Amino acid sequence: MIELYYAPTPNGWKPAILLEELGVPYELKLMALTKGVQFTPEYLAINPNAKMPAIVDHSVEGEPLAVWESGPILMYLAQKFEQFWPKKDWRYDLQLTQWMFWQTGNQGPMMGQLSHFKNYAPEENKAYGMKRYKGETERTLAVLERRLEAEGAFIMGEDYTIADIQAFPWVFLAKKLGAALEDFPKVTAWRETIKARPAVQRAIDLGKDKAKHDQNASNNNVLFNQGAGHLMN
Ligand SMILES: N[C@@H](CCC(=O)N[C@@H](CS)C(=O)NCC(=O)O)C(=O)O
Repeated sequence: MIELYYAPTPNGWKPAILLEELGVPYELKLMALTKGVQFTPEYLAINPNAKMPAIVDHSVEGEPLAVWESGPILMYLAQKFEQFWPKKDWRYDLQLTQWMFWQTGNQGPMMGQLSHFKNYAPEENKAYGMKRYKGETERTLAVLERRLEAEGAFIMGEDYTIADIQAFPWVFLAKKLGAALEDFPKVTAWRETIKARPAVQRAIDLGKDKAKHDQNASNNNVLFNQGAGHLMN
């Protein structure tokens, strides 16, 4: 059995989409991030970075295996179940790996910050953050647009892979965050194709009634305003 440590956010949706696509049984561990469960010793033993998602795979030989960070989780599951990462040649593997790292090093952090400034930052501090991260978000949408123009329907051409699953969740929210999605027709079509998949719909519905929309940097110092003290004390 695989345990999925999850909250209904774009980063949580990534492994949830893959597990739903794979159709393998998993146990959902819904995390109350607003209450700080990510900082408990039990969770830090699973993910030393105190973020979700993480998985614990109990169906391996020996000790249960914890995997954290969405990119490695998707790469681990795709290799374990031999799906959504076609085995072709080393050039293909390297391309796919680069797009996984592109998402976690570029698109994810930039769109995450746009979401922070739009939804959670104090009003008086919003303007510069919004300008910077909307620009960076649209820059990453342009990178994806150019890739899809060159490759076809999906990031890896004809194959729907973990690179698409990794990049989809933030693009799913792009318009809501104020980015000009309509300027990117290939990305828009790609988003619609992925959004229509039943497994994707099941994943983004997981725990959505539990999402908290009333917490922000002014009223929650556990999830927001974090510093070293959250981990050192
Ligand atoms: N690079 C990480 C990002 C994970 C991340 O930022 N998770 C957020 C939710 S979207 C989180 O756990 N936040 C809790 C906190 O900041 O305390 C990944 O791709 O897994």
